Amino acid sequence: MTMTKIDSAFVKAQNEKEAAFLQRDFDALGEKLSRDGIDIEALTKAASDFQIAVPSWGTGTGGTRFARFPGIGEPRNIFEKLEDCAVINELSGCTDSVSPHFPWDKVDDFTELKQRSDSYGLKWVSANSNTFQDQPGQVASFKYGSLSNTEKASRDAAIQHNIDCIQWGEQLGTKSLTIWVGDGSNHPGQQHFQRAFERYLDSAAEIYKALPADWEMHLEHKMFEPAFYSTIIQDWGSNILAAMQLGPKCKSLVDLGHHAPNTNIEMIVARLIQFKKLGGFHFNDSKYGDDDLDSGSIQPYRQFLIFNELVDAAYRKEPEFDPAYMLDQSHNVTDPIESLVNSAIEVQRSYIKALLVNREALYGYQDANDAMMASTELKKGFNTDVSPILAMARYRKGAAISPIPTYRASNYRKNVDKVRPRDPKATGSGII
Ligand code: AOS
Ligand code: ZN
Ligand code: ZN
Repeated sequence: MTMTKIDSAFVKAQNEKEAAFLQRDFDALGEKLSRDGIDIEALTKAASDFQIAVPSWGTGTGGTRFARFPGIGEPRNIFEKLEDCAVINELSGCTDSVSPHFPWDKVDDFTELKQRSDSYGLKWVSANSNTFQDQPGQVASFKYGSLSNTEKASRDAAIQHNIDCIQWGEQLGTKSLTIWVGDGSNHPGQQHFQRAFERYLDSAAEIYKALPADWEMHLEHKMFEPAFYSTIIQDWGSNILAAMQLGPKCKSLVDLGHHAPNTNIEMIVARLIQFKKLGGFHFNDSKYGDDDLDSGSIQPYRQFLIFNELVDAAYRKEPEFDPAYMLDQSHNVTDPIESLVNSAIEVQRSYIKALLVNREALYGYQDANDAMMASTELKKGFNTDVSPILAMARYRKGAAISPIPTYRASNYRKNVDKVRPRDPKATGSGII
């Protein structure tokens, strides 16, 4: 029996107020789609099956390097973060897994943590290592890099931490390790590009050797920050080179915010798919660069075009295609639970819209070089409001038809505020 943080009878009662209207909207959309030969029930099943992971660190209020404005009832440890993740899944119905981050998530007893997540019906995916900051008492510093540091002691410490993360992840049942490092330089000439990359690859090879047989290792590229002149895995080029050199269990991870403005990310996705190197995603949105804004809040068409590639790969039954979906956002002015619920649904929305594209028709337009009809076919999917499908998928599994109003009516945040006193000394929650 799954434990819930928001009483399921309460969610049901909220849903019943809207169920009749939802049914009418759903039927109307179903009738419209059927004219194009599209079965709304198949789409509703696809929406129901779609799941995206929540990052444990996303449940705390974010901040910038200038300031952080903590909210009320913020989770203070991994057990409380897990409670919030349970709420997100109960409302959205599409976030049944959590990605841990070490050592931000301090775990004394992995068995107890696993039991707790099991009780909420949540799984653990993708262990994230952290070698972009020094921990208290750390001797070999990461100031000048971790896996690519010129000092062997620092490289060894970074390698060991990643191997520890694999071991911790195994206790929680995760099957991949995500590596994002802050290694890079701030001054031209500071770093020898080739030697630094060689050191990175040698270190990463040590981690690769420690991967269990059924695990993958995902490398995350990022063009800037915290290093502002050069970054060791600055783009998908360095990323795929590293992944190819390291071996088949190493793949690239695409964080939407980690590219130069206007980069054609959907095309990067297509290339990674073609060479069996698409490991997964960190979804978020941005206007400038790694702003970590809510998914789909700025460029929903870009997100749709990425899903167009993903749906296309699945349609073509591309071998070894199984990317991991996860959110990676920073919530500075909203309640993180609300942002994560909405964002998960926005990603799910892009997926369902991409399913509306008639693949065979699109291939025909492409072969005939009919640019207008090809782009119109995509826009047809993007412009269709699939909200009733998403809401029906939620309703049928006992999640909320209207997640945000239901969440607010539950008073969850106010209630946890009573049992989670704010640390008066608390500053950043470690959001990057
Ligand atoms: C950093 O910019 C990356 O997006 C990381 O994926 C992530 O935010 C980090 O690992 C959280 O520490
Ligand atoms: Zn990320
Ligand atoms: Zn980032």
